[in-house]
Amino acid sequence: MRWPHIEPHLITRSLVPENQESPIHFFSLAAVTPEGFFYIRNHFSYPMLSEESFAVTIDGEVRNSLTFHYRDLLSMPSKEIAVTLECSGNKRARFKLKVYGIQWEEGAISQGVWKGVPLRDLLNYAGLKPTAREVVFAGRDCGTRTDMAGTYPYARSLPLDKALHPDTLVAYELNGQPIPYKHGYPLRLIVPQWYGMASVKWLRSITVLDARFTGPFQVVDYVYEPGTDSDDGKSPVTLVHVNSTIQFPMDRSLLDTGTIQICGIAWTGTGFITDVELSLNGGESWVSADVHRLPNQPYAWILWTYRWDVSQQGEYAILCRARDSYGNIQPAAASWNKKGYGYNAISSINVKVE
Ligand SMILES: Nc1nc2c(c(=O)[nH]1)N[C@H]1C(S)=C(S)[C@@H](COP(=O)(O)O)O[C@H]1N2
Ligand SMILES: [Mo]
Repeated sequence: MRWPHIEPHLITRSLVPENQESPIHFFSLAAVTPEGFFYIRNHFSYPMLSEESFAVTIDGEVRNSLTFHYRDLLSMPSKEIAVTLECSGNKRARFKLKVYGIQWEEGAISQGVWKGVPLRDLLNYAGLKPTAREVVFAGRDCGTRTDMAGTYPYARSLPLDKALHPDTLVAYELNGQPIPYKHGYPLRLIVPQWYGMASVKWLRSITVLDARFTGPFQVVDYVYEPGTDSDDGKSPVTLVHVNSTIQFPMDRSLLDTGTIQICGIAWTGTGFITDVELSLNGGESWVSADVHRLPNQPYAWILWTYRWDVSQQGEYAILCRARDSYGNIQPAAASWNKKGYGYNAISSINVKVE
């Protein structure tokens, strides 16, 4: 398909704080989401940039508290990895039992090549004490909440194993350039396989705790609450669910008979995508789509395509379901939870062939 040259337009969900989705149906979904098409998710107004923004501290349960400067990081051994970043609220608008929160459609997802220093290396310099249990990351942005009094920074924690994973990065570049300001310049955390809330922007401090972190973005938000009126069964939002999006055709399209290239993306936080199946008859039968992978990029989405020869006019329900190497498959209905996280039901569109 050829794409016309147009100026990028994000889909605005709120302006203060700025929340915008990627126009996922209207550009070529290659390895890298072009700047200006990358979704933006903020809880607060943007932090002010100053000299201090270029330093990140490490303290808490470490042998030596340290401060790393942006410059120091640029000269340390680095990694460059393509990572799909998906907001856990992506597709929230699709829950049939409506939930409160930003009504994201399918565009709270983007992808880029992030370069940075493995967090593990920084933690090793500081030296973890045996009491270390979680690592807390605070951003430079802060503000108030509607559900409790006080001012809070945006802060999140990771368990030690994820903090020490060699691909968890303190990143300083996106797609070969310094990270754009709105995406966390100068330094942000990148946590592959976890939903986007873990990848803290405008990183200010790294604090090692001997206990569990209980900040509101850890224990109030980003928790699956499956009960409508009970607190039972709560669990934290972590790994990205296996998922897919049909990019073309769009829902409710009118199409001509002939050959239609159906295409889209699929991604998962558990292993890798093994196959993508389509149904052209509302789920009665399934066919396999062709899967195109970025070589050596286990955290990148895959592109899939299917050549659909359709001669019969009529209305069609097209479904898409992805499966991953952990045996996870998109369910018929997503598991409902009070705050609407992790929606990953089988993707579906309706088209009319005339
Ligand atoms: N400091 C800070 N980091 C943050 C956030 C934030 O509001 N402040 N939002 C988080 C959420 S919920 C998501 S989905 C991603 C969005 O990253 P992006 O705006 O670069 O797309 O950043 C995460 N990191
Ligand atoms: Mo998010």
